[in-house]
Amino acid sequence: MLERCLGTYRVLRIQRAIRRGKVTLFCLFMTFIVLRGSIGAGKFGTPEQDFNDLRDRFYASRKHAEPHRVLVEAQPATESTQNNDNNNNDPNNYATFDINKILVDEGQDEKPDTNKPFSLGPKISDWDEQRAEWLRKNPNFPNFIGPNKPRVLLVTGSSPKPCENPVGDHYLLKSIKNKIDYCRLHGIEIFYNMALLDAEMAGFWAKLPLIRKLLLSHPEIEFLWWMDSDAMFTDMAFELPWERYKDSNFVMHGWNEMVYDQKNWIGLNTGSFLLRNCQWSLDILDAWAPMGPKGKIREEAGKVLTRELKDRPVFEADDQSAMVYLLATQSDKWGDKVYLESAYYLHGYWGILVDRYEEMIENYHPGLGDHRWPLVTHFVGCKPCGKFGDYPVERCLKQMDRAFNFGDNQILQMYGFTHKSLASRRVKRVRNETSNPLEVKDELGLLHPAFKAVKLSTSS
Ligand SMILES: [Mn+2]
Repeated sequence: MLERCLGTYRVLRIQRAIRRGKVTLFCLFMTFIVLRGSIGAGKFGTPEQDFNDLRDRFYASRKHAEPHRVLVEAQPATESTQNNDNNNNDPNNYATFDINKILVDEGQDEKPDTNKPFSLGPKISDWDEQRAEWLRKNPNFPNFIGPNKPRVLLVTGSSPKPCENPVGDHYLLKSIKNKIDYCRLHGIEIFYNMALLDAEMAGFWAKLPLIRKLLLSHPEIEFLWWMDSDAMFTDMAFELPWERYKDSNFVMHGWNEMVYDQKNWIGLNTGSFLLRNCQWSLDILDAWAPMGPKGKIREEAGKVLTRELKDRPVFEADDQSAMVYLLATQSDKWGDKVYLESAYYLHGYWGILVDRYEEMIENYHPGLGDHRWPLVTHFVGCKPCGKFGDYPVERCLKQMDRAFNFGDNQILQMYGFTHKSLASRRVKRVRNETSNPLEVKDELGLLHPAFKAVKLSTSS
């Protein structure tokens, strides 16, 4: 066919050219291997470092006209090429090491006793008295650290195992960095959990035994703030309206009508909520937990939830549906101490927020917490640490980067920097350096915000 169109002679010429091209490519490749082995950053370098090294080397060679050095340094080439070939056996090579060699899980999971009903722990019914007594005896650990400022512990975490894909762990790192920043600014303590405390309560239920343990171990904590690892703070300046919750024990983002009237499974969200440290909270944890144990119980409970709740897909029982069900069916018992917040985004669904960040920057400012500048952007349905999510990976990761940078810009502005764009990891300077650093006030006043100020007692 080709011959008919081009003629035999031309085809032969093209074939020769391709062969020559192959040889040239092979030579180029060998040169790169040689240069990488001899002058690149080697085993510990990143491709970018390698590239910079190579560029600097060529630049220097040209400038100083030292072609010999390249030839001289090219000599250990054979050795270096062999090293690259044997990477799989090199014990110093992180890239080829099989992590499963050292991930050991000793022992078997304890078989749950199916005759015994599941419980989160020994029954406690006088926690308010026990806690009040402890607080009285420990005045240096007050449960309020200022007027209308409760002592808060933010709790988050991730699986004890590495993510199923390496980039997932990078996003977990960004997510915890983001939370550390918000908590430092707002005088909130933070706990990152990586241990599964109760094998029966794996997955979205793992937070329940953890929360109970932390409430009981830290009577000084007034509110525990649970936050999923897939949620990020996007308003670093928004302080929660604590005064509003003085008569409530449980604060979630949601709408009364959707929960109590419609029984809609997305009428509230359990990815970011506040729970007061008191007997009432231990009781609601006990009432919440029974659908959690994995296996038959969780599967059967899932069927009940799908049947009873509005628009719920078919899947095993999850903590969020169980909470909607509990509140909708026992509103008399729990309703008056539950605050469903919708005046700002204690949780904000990412799908309706991330494409509006630029518009928010254009028109508003941090500190609002609502649709104008959301406190939290929650990547519901993205599973960066898992294998499959409900949305395209590219959209999830790209938007998670944007949410991170959107929040991080509010941190960087304190130090005179900002990301070049919401998509960029790089930063640029937005202020000139000064010899009077203490006179510089950051735009948002986040260096020394009033909500972080602590008044030491004058008696000491
Ligand atoms: Mn989540």
